[in-house]
Amino acid sequence: MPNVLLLGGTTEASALARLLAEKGVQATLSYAGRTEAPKAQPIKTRVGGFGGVRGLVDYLRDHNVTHLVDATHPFAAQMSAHAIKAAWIAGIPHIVLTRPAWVPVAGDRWLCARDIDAAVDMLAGPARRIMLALGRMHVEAFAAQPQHHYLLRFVDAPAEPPALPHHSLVVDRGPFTIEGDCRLMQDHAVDLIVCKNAGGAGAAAKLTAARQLGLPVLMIERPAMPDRMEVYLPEDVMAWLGHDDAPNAERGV
Ligand code: 3Y8
Ligand code: NAP
Repeated sequence: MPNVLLLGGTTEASALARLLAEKGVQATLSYAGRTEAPKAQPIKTRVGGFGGVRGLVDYLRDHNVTHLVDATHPFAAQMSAHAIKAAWIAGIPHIVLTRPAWVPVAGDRWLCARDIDAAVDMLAGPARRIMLALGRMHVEAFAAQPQHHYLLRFVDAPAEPPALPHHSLVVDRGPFTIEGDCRLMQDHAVDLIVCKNAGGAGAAAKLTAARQLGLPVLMIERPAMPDRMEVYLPEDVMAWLGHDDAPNAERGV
């Protein structure tokens, strides 16, 4: 019987947790503990780091984990790198449930940056009104461009005010809506959106809103990841676990 460790924190992880619960598969969803009140899940959850690769290997062995599913965010590069190494050391199967990168469509005005630091450098110039849709973890980097007015959106209210001299702060968790993001951008007279190429549906509303308002987007590209087995649908993970509904689908390992 599988005993799955699901590294979560994304819409896809929550969707897979629902399928695992429906099928009665033993599984635990793991959060890093980045937010005050992570979403409740229909399977067991755990919160907090493992203590590096060594700690994750110990966890896998101590909890008799049989399958490791990495459904973390495409920018959670360190967690994903640890998952690959720990699964190999512990000798258990590993799969990644992720989402395709967003690609620009007609009407999009994208400028791409290879990483957060490059995006900061590209903001040199006269003051603008920028929606910084990156959450809380990277805000300090943008203090290098203090001339702009930043619209920040955090999941939780910060203990300290953000270190940006001109900013507005919205506390909200996604998934977001096109109407809501359009209104937010208009209410704050946003003239540029900065975001990560997260992919998926949970944060895509701002791209549609920007397109509808004719606003430019500074898109930060994903960190490179080593080759690994990737799927985009929670159902494909279930098939990999041997819990597929299709009668003749190839059995997972
Ligand atoms: C703790 C779990 C679900 C998952 C929902 C998805 C969608 C809504 C959109 C914007 C972009 C951002 C941010 C974002 C989105 C989903 C998904 C997603 C982006 C929660 C969650 C955790 C986190 C951590 C948080 C980060 C931050 C990033 C905000 C829960 C709500 C900007 C990423 O305050 C902080 O320290 C927040 C940190 C990592 C990135 C950052 O750099 O600040 N996510 N987000 C997870 C853990 O502890 O392991 O609280 O329930 C999950 C979700 N956030 O099940 O419905 O699937 O991605 N999350 C980005 O995409 O750029 C917001 O504002 O437009
Ligand atoms: P990260 O930088 O790749 O990981 C840093 C450390 O956080 C890891 O080495 C690990 O600590 C711990 N960690 C990360 N994800 C974990 C998980 N799911 N369960 C247990 N420990 C975890 O990760 P991050 O970018 O901070 O992301 C943290 C969480 O937020 C992840 O669940 C991710 O899916 C979610 N998230 C991140 C983003 C983003 O933009 N980065 C967006 C949406 C959601 P140890 O080394 O001690 O094991």
